Amino acid sequence: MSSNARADTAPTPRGLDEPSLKKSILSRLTRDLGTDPEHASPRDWLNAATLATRERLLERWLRTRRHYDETQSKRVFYLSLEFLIGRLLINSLMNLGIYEEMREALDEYGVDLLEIAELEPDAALGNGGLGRLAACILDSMATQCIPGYGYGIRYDYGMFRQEIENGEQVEKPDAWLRHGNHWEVPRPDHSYVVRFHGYLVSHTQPDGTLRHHWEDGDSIVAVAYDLPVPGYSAQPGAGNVNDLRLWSARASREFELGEFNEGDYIGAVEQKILSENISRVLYPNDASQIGRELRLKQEYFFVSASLQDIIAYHLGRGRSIEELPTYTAIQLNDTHPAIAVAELMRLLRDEHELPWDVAWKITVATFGYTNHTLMPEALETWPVEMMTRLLPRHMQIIYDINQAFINDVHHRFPGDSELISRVSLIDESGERRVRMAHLAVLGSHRVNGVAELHSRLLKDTLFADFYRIMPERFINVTNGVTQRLWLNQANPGLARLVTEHIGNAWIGNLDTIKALDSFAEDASCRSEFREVKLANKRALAAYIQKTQKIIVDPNALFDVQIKRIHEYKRQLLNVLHVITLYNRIRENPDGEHTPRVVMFAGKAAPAYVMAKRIIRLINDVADVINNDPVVGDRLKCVFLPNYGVSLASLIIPAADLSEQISTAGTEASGTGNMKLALNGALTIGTLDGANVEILEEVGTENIYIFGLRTEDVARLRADGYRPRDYYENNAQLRRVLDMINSDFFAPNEPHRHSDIVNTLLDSDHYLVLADYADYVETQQHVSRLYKDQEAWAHKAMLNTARMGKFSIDRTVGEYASEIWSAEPYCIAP
Ligand code: B1H
Repeated sequence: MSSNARADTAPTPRGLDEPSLKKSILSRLTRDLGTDPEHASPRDWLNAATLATRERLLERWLRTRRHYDETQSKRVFYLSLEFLIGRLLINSLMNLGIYEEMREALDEYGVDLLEIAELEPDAALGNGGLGRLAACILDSMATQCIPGYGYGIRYDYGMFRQEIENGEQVEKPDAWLRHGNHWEVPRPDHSYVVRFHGYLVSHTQPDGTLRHHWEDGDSIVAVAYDLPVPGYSAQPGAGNVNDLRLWSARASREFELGEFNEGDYIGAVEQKILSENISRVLYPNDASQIGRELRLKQEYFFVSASLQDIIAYHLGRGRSIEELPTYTAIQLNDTHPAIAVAELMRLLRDEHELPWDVAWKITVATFGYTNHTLMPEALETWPVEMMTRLLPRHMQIIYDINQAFINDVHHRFPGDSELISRVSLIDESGERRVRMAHLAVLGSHRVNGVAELHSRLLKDTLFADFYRIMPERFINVTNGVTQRLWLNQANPGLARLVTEHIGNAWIGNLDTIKALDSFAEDASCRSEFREVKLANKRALAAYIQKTQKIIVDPNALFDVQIKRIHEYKRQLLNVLHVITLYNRIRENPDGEHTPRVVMFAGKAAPAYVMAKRIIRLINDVADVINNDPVVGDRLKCVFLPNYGVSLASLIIPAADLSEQISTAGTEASGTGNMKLALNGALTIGTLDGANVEILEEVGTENIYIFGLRTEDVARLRADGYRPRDYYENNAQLRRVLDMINSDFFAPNEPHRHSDIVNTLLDSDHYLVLADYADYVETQQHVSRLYKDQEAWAHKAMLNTARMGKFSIDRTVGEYASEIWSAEPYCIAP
């Protein structure tokens, strides 16, 4: 990225005449919330603190917008169906540089900031890594002064709340807006009509060309709600504030009136309720597509509103539509917004009457597409029938895009009809379906994977044909995480230690954390590091005792696997290891055992039966182990319910060992792996996703790598994998599987876990049994090292010191230069 563009010079009165935070809090409490310090509940205090913070944000928010306008900057729009942003209060205070001031102001009222901050609900508008990445990218764009806007859906209900009842997952609705949302600013003036259904009209123009129009249909209104995205700046008073714009569905007036005229009042109200369902709830599927019509409606709803908004702004600046890509970059977060390709073409063709080739050039120059998965079940396709019914004009445009592309391929690769059917936008193998990934690839000038290995596999497998046809489009942008949240905020103890030794530049530039490397050699520094980790482990142990009634020893090795529950992530492999350890302890209680607490956290998609069985198994195993008097403190197993951003912030700083054990070739990147290593956890992992790059950064002696490589996996499967052979040839493994298959972990229901065992023995698609022996052996090395606390702390510190590459700021810098051609525009302090 080029050096900073010119800073804002517009004079805005601030500073001396700005009311103190204490005064703002009081005024918000009385004037906005209608209470006073004597009667205020903790939630009132939270709301008052939120409003007082927003007041400070708003001033910068307006200046940022004005600055972007005045500098004619290029804007970046990040289209995502998910933004997992979590709580905003502490983050906003820290990024504004008024955290201490707020703490003291509240303290004078006898209110504890951290206590009230816990009352804020997590904004859980995402499933997992993909949604959290979107939130980290917003943080980084604001921090790096990139004119970057998030666009998504303001779901009434976010990711479900997970409760565990009798060892099983139960889903509860997440009514996160129940108490209102004091951060958001409703923008009813930014409302757009979005249409579905209707029909096509074609007419020949005087010059003989054919024009198409989409007529009629049901309309719904998208109303904007803006959330501030404050960037971090070390300079007091500086830091841009960007926007996250979320769309909420409202019934359209015309639509209601039509029904009213027919005298059908109840029918009209029913329709209103139905149409507002579009923004009701986040689909809780991670890495698998749901295929429900309402989901396609959500996708088009937010894409259409966002593109209308983007174009209205662009034209409102007096620019021509042809200049769109000069001033606008749009990033598609996976294929969920891929219908945007057809929608932009529709707008350019039908509304702006551009020739096809001109429209197509603009479209491709505007979009970039990030792929997040190779898993076949996650690849989005929509039935042609459904698309034709809901979006007839888009379906027609998709056919036209396809025809133009196929003609081109036919010309360049004559006679290769197999190639054409493979790359076609329409899958004709069964019920005809639109392949959204192909639409995204064709409509974007850059396609990126999210880690080196993943991007290579995209070129070699999923998009091999497209890579042959248009190699220049394919690049890699390895994921990252924001150190502002995942180190500075979540782990204040470690953040303080780092800053005391090397200064605080790492908060804005994580590369500088490598200066910590040499401190790993310093025994007194290592002991400080160990103390911080122990304090974090105590805090987590207290939480576990309070919520799970399980007492864990903070000196034990804290071994964590925290992520969505999925067969490819292989929580089962971890469970097999836990049972193996358990057997060893029972066989020889007085032997050398490194005490461990193995923790799991993560949600299962509500319809994913096997994932739910895995949760049940973990809880059953935990029950037996934790209540076996022979085991004592040598081993504990804990499932922590309702994993999300807030729980992650508690677990990650306390972790010693990070489980990243997916079957090689299945995890696109992973980002929890980065957060944990940054917080000084050692990784035990396969050569999958970004683990490969973590290994490169930390060095082989500071990470535990095991298992089959991607190539081995492919070969083993091709040669005919026989999981039963592993069972038969490994007594330890056999014993573990036999226990699961018996009534050992389910005394009242002997066959409760048979399906898991049968799946492992009969198919074991993710090669759990093939990797078991190496995994268990590698875990023994981990246990041995943990006994040497000094050696462990040395490696752990080196992990923290060597995570510079995995800052989201590096990631966003690459997007900005390789895909968006975006530049920073920082406001003046
Ligand atoms: C990732 C998804 C995903 N990949 C479909 N794909 C969804 C797919 O609701 N759906 O339909 C939702 C999510 N999520 C994750 O993205 C990868 O598994 C991780 O490896 C990666 O780190 C993360 C961010 O790139």
